[in-house]
Amino acid sequence: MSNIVILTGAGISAESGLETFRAETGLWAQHRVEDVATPEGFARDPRLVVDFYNMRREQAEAAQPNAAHEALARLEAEHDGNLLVVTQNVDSLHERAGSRNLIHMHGALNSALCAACDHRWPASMVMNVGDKCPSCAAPAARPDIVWFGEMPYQMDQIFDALAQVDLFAAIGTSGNVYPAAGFVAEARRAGAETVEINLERSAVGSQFSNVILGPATRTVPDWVAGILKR
Ligand code: BJW
Ligand code: ZN
Repeated sequence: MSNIVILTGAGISAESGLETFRAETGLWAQHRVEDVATPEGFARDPRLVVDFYNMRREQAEAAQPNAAHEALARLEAEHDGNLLVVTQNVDSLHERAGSRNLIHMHGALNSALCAACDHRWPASMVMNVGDKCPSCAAPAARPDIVWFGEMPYQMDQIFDALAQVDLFAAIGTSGNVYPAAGFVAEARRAGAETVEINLERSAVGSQFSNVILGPATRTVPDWVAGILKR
């Protein structure tokens, strides 16, 4: 019985038609990070931020899980051991493909969060600035997204899993954003085999024991088939 932890990033959803952040024509080329992905940006111009996530929510709803998401769900179902997927993605393509043991460490587009009382509820497709919290009635709804400077979700569970991991894989993430970019170091400390699956080597690529380069819809199903044969 072995413990597998898989970190995913925007690259796994790229072939489902969702833009990554740091590609030349990606989301950060079209929107200033400071404006749309920080608490300060939200305080300055909440309309801009709510609209940005309304647009992202619409795109994510229209997208379909691809062969890479499906392969990870298959691995979870057929692997004789524990498997945890930790995604930085805010789309719901992993759960729609069938992944169950899943942490959305940067939040989720289909969730709303009350800035006054921390209550969460399913986001409507189009959120508005000043939407009321169904629990405390404060006009304090915000997208349930982890912005820069905010604490990612479920870090205790993630670090507990990494302390016992035998096989760690990072798929489609550029290794630029912490704490996720530091997970490979944690996994190595636990003695795990580590593999990076990406189009190109990431910023932390040199820390992995194996690297598989290519598009996720091809590389991930092949890699999963290999793991299940072990
Ligand atoms: C393919 C492919 C295909 C394409 N097949 N692959 C330690 C050191 C330095 C800095 C820090 C540190 N600790 C904390 C920080 C600060 C900060 C940070 O990391 N800054 C860096 C920029 C330096 N981190 C934070 O603030 C985090 N919070 C935190 O640390 O809390 C503790 C704390 C709090 C307060 C004070 C002090 C400490 C929060 C980070 C929140 C990130 N939020 C975002 C936006 C919200 C979500 C959203 O809008 O969707 O999350 S930023 C954005 O980047 C998004 C992503 O989840 C995240 C990661 O991006 P990802 O997924 O890697 O995408 P890309 O585009 O970068 O890469 C895509 C990859 O796919 C590429 O490699 C392609 O090659 C590949 N690819 N097609 C395979 N077909
Ligand atoms: Zn509330």
